[in-house]
Amino acid sequence: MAAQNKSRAGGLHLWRNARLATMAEGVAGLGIVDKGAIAARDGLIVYAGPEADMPSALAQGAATTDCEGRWVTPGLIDCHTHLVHAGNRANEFEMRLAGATYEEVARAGGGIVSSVKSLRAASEDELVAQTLPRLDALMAEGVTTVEVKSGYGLDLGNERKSLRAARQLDKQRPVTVRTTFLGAHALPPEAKGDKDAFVDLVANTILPGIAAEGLADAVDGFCEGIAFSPEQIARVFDKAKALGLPVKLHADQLSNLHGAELAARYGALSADHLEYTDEAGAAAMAKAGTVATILPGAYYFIRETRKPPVGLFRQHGVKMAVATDNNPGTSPLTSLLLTMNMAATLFGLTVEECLAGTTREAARALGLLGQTGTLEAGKSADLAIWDIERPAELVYRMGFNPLHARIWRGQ
Ligand code: DI6
Ligand code: FE
Repeated sequence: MAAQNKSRAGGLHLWRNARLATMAEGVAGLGIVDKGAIAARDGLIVYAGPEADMPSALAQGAATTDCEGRWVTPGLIDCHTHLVHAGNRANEFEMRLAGATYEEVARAGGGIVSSVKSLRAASEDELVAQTLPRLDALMAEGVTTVEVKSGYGLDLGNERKSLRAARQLDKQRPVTVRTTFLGAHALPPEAKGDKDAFVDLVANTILPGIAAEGLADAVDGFCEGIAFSPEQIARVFDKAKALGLPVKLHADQLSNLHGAELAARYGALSADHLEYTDEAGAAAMAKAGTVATILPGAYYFIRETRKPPVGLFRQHGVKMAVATDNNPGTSPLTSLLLTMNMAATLFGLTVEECLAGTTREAARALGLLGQTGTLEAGKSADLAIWDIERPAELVYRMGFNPLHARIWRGQ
């Protein structure tokens, strides 16, 4: 596979005769511009707005695309995935359909540990090869930025291999990949049940090793009864802070351990899942500016019945992102468009919340709002051009892809 040229497109580009949903903050709704144009120089937007108001100098000598009245949104952003993994767990899915309980599946060698085993057996190149089709599926629907977590390696060598594979994806495709170290995800078999000793290993050995190589853009943890306690996660977060890395958290997915408040206390970029988050958690997140990342794929796949408190998030002004949570155990989902439909249908998000959740708010959840996520001057020319009549179609359909073209950094 030839490595992509990761530089921005050179020169001046113009997309005209477009309907824009700029998703800019502080403007009404989707920031719609009916007869719009976008100009980009060297891959950065220099103008996005009404075509009639565009400085005429920008049209001269520009490579011009007539969008023929199509809708243009910011390129979509999947801000929570475990895209790098080996094999799949379709066998467990069959066992569960046949009535097996989670414990029975685990005793038969299933669960996260089976994915750890598969990942440890795979080379970095094999991981890249297995992950590219999933990345390509996301990109085919207009995704221009994707976050990828580690967490199936669970020792320094294998976590490093996962994150290097994620960096390889960034080199091999015209897409921005952001990496997150998720060492405190599950207990590996060699830890022999000693969670505290494993957390020490993560905080004092694995994380510093990963950080020294610059392999992680952020640090995540799984705060849950079946995973790690708030106190254990705090030890990992303290080290992340000391290393200057931002944090995010799998919080309150299956029970309320007050993960949302823990995340807020550390100024986390996002807290994710949040089905069991209470009002104090929502208030703390609002105060800290921590984004709530809603993951309907996992809710659907594990047949959870408790919904995240979307009403409380709105009431307290917590920003909401929407992501696939692509992973082999609880969300084998590679469609961000279908994810938006689920967020609307299962949790009652509006079309505007779904579109903001996969653009502006997803960028915020990655600490990238200055670079992408809206159609505004100064940001990367990351665009999705759609064959639709109204933006709601992006949320309404199930399993149909109306993407006309995807532009990443102007190309
Ligand atoms: N929450 C989840 O739902 C997944 N990880 C996490 O932190 C489960 C991952 C898996 O089962 O492989
Ligand atoms: Fe996850």
